[in-house]
Amino acid sequence: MKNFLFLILTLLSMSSCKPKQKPIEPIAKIERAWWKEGIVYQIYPRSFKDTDGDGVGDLRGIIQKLDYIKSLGVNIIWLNPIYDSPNNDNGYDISDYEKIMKEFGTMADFDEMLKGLHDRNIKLVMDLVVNHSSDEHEWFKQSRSSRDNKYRNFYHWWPAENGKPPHRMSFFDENGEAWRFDTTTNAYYLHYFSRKQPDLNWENQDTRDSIYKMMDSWFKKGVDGFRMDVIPFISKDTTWPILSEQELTAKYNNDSWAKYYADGPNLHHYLKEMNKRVLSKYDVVALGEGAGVTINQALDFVAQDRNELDLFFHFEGQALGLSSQGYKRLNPKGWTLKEFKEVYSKWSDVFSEKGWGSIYLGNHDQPRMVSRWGNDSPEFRVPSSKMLHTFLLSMRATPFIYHGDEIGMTNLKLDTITDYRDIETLNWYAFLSKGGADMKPYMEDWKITARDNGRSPFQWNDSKNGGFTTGIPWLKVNDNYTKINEAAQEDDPNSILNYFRKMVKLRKDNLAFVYGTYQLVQPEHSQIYAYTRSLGKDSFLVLLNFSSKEASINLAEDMHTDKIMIDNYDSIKQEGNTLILKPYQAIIYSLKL
Ligand code: TEU
Repeated sequence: MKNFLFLILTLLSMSSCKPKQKPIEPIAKIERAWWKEGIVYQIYPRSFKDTDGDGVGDLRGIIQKLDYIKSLGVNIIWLNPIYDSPNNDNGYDISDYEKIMKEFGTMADFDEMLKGLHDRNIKLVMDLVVNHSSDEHEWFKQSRSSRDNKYRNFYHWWPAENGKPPHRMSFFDENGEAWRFDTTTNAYYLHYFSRKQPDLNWENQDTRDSIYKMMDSWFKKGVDGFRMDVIPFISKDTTWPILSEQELTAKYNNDSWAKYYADGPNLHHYLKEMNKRVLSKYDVVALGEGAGVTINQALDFVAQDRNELDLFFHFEGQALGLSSQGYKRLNPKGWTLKEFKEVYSKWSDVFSEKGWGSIYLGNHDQPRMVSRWGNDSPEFRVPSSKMLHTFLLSMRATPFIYHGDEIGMTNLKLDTITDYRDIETLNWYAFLSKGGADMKPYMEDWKITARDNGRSPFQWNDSKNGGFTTGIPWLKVNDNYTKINEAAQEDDPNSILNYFRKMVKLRKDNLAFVYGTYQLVQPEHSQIYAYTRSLGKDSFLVLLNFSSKEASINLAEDMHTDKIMIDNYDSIKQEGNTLILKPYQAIIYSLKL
């Protein structure tokens, strides 16, 4: 009977027009896929490696480091936008989707980089930013030039003779307003992000066709997928209802926010169309950045029978410990391990039979993982970084590791606003100070939460600027580069880097960490995050001490630990069935079944 079911499932997957999932035998109801088994390394190219001395990382820098990337054991790269851009939002404002940003190099560099990755069996996932373009994109230049231009409807316009448009807030506008008046045609255009990032109008079939065509040309070049920036925003309620103050300011992960700003009536129609017209034709992965999407909606994006996207990024983990008042303010109560377990467990469970999730603790929009979720003090930075990698690489979701986290880079913690480069922080600073806010507490919290914390240049060695550039880096290099750098960790068997490589190997060697069931152990424990991962005859117990104190756990009588698979210290105290974990100790046992 079981075999019969597998046969049906396999035949079904073969008969659909999607060549995406190879017809390999499914595991425990889940179809296998390279992007489920892969380990993703995110490269923020601006900060990775500069080879021409202009202080900005470039594609030749990535080419130079291909063997390093390979040595990590990762098999998928997610590359932040590298397209032509005036860099108002570091490449998230694209002025030509089919050209390479001149600071980053040329199309020939791109081709060489892609080949270099593929030669090493590493896939390349690009960023797709199609909720908005740059105002310097030819489409927008045309669109704003006259009301009857053929590109007029590529963007959202509100004619000024109809009065002011209903207020929408903008994430990156120094006046907080998402409609911007444009004199040429006496009309307002919509920009959820900065003034230089006008929102594309997906209601227009021509806009969508142009986007699909562009996606197709990258797939023809051989790229292996897209990470889709703020994808739920592409469909909006274009009747532009007047919203109450509460509706206007509602936060992510709140149904009402998405209801008015994103998740519009045609969202799933567009995603299905995109899948049919482009994605389904290639063996590629589509990852949706699910900003504003709640857990109840997640499967609508990625359940296989929906034929939309494959993988989903949620924001709930990142929201822990933040205050709902004020931009990127910390909640003085902090976050608890119990909440953390709840979030990551429910986001594991929601995809246990359908769809697939991703897991990340840091990226280019977030602070450094160890500063936010571990402990970046000299005493605990190393064990807590290793502990967090153990978590990321043993959970039931595709793990995303942000460059620099493999060596335990820490937050930049800038003191003055003039040192910041990020448009988000700079514009919020302008907006809040105009309103007379006391900026001191903001500046303090931003040392933990601001985006530039995770964007400081990669620390390769202890030479000037951490070996990132011979010029002046576009953003400060963290002063701790003399101690924390890649070269220093290469030959140290106890380094974070070498632990990371070991943990990557452990995941790759044991499919239980990918497809196995996930079962929390002692969910109420306030210091230790414990769970099992089991598949067939393999079962593992993961124990993670998230605290700076020793912590003990009594294992159930019927749980029999066998081999230690990995340990970020070299020993563990055990008294009978009680294990005593050192601060931030992480250990994985195989279990005797
Ligand atoms: O970020 C989307 C997004 O939700 C951001 O507003 C995010 O919540 C914020 O940066 C957190 O501080 C994507 C990109 O990842 C980001 O870099 C871009 O700036 C943004 O879209 C606009 O394209």
